Amino acid sequence: MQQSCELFFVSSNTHKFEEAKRILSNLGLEINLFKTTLEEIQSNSIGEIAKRKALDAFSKLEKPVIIEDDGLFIDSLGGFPGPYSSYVYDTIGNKGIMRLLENIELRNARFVAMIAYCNGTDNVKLFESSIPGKISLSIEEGGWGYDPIFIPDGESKTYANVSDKDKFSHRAASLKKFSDWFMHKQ
Ligand code: ITT
Repeated sequence: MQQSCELFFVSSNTHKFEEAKRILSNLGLEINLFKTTLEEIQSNSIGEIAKRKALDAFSKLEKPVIIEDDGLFIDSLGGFPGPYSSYVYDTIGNKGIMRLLENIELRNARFVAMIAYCNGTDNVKLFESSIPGKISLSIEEGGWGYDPIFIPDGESKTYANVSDKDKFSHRAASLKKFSDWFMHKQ
């Protein structure tokens, strides 16, 4: 049964929203997009960044909100770009990551998704998941963001070309944790 309550996903990134909407709808939860750019503090902690984004989102909308903060952590780069993934994508992009990994064999990485929920009365609740994988040797066609360079473990293609990204993505895993908690709370 679908849950009907007004829940907003606050983000500037419509790709994230479209995936989150599809994933949550399959779990019986409907969300709306409130498109805006949120305050993103500088911190080494994705949890801290997500918490502040959720408080900022709630103060803008004054309705129950979820936000998501993601990071791609590459082992041989000491976890870079991690919490700075958005800035790094907008500046050096996938080509820049490829250059940093030139001649590096160890390409292990993980994609982390932190969902933060805030309704103004509960403290901010955080739900985190991460998916292990590796950085591809070349940039594939398709997808968005880091999709063309991230190969999740157990797959031979990147997120851009796997048959069902929603089944095992970092986003799907943390949204499942959120929806289990949220449905129980209602
Ligand atoms: P917000 O407005 O929601 O903050 P954003 O795009 O800035 O949107 P993040 O701060 O979470 O989002 O940045 C994480 C970066 O990782 C950003 O460049 C995304 O495009 C990228 N990213 C996150 N999830 C991804 C996915 O599933 N596939 C490809 N790239 C992804």
